[in-house]
Amino acid sequence: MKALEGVKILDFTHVQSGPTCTQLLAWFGADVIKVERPGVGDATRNQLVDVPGADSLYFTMLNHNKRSIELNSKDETGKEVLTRLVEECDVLVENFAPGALDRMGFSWERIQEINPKMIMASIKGFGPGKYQDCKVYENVAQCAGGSASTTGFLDGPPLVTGAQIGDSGTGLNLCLGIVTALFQREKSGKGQKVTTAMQDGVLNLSRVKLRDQQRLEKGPLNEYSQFGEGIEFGEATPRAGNDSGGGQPGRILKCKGWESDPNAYTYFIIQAAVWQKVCDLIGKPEWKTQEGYAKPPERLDKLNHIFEMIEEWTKTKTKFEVMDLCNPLDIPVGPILSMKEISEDKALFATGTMVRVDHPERGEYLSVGCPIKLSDSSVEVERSPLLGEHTVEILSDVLGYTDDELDRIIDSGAVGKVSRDGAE
Ligand code: CAO
Repeated sequence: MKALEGVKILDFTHVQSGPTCTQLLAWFGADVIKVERPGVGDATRNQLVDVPGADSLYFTMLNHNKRSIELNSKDETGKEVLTRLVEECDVLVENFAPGALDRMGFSWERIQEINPKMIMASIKGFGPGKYQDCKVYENVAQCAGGSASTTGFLDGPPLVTGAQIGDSGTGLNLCLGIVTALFQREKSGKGQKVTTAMQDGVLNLSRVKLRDQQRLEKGPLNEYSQFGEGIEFGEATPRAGNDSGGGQPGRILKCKGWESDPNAYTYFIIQAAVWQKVCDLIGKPEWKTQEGYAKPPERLDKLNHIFEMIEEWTKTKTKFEVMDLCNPLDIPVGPILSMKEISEDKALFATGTMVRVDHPERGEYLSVGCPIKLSDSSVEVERSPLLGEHTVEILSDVLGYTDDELDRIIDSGAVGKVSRDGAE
């Protein structure tokens, strides 16, 4: 038994943000029915193609455990089928451009008329306001949500991060909104609308920078490296390089092999509680008692020098040796792991965080598995569906169309070119 067994999701999502959400729901056991434009499908099927003729990794890594139906939702017969899907399903998830669902004739009001128990869940770039009609992609959200202005180095431009906090991050929020609405429906018997905005999602993840904005209004942020360096603060939370956001001084430091390996680095935090151990470890026992070094506030204007000395030590060790030596002493450090190293980490495969999946068109590929583990609802990652692979199966098994009705729907062209055995 899976946690969301029996829950049917009408998955109208595309690209990354929405599919992240519905993939999680599928992993928790929901029946996710992905509706795709006939002959075209989710645009990511053909983006960044690495195996000609096969669905791209962009698509396959975001659409595991789903079923695909081709359906032209702007065609009359297509609308009839879509109406049946709205009747049958518990949740409709979408991340179209603002207004697209209304233009299709499936406004929230119309959906409630068809199925008052329906939960309608949406991702948009912005919430209500002056940008509500904008189409939005990942980096736009990172910029508008406060992440870019606070990422990077003081003397450089704003930076976006490699983690897809706008897309996948907002997909996580939407997923939580959906299961919460399902929980409430148990008591209320009613559906509801769940909306998330990518700007809001990024801001939520950038909370500590808004904390610092307010602190800045009361005085300089003395845990930022810039303070120790005597550089004046401006009006807004500045970019803080690799400073740790938690108030404990931290930096990324070179390790053995850094000259040729771009990832031979470690993160190193000098937490006040373990300062004495840090001093012993790097061969500076005198700093434990020396004035100017012994107490955390005294060290603030010497952080560059202190980290240079620590780096002299880390440069003599590999990033893994640093980890092995610091962990028993409770000194917080973390190796900078490359995607290559991560993709070879057996422990991540053992927990299902990374998986190998077989695909009929592309063969075996690596994917990221479910990051949330439930002890009573296991996740078996299955390959993503081919375009329209389950069209006939969904029309007959989920929607209960008879053979004659099936012929009529197929002949109308609303579900693409299908044969009774599945997608052509
Ligand atoms: N049958 C018929 N038409 C369909 C269809 C189907 N099965 N599925 C989609 N369409 C239509 C839509 O109705 C829309 O038509 P209209 O423009 O006439 O209303 C059209 O396809 C294009 O949809 P779109 O505007 O959502 O797609 P886009 O590629 O132009 O924009 C994106 C993509 C992501 C910028 C936009 O969808 C968006 O801003 N989404 C909200 C924010 C978001 O999720 N961004 C994340 C992007 S990366 O994860």
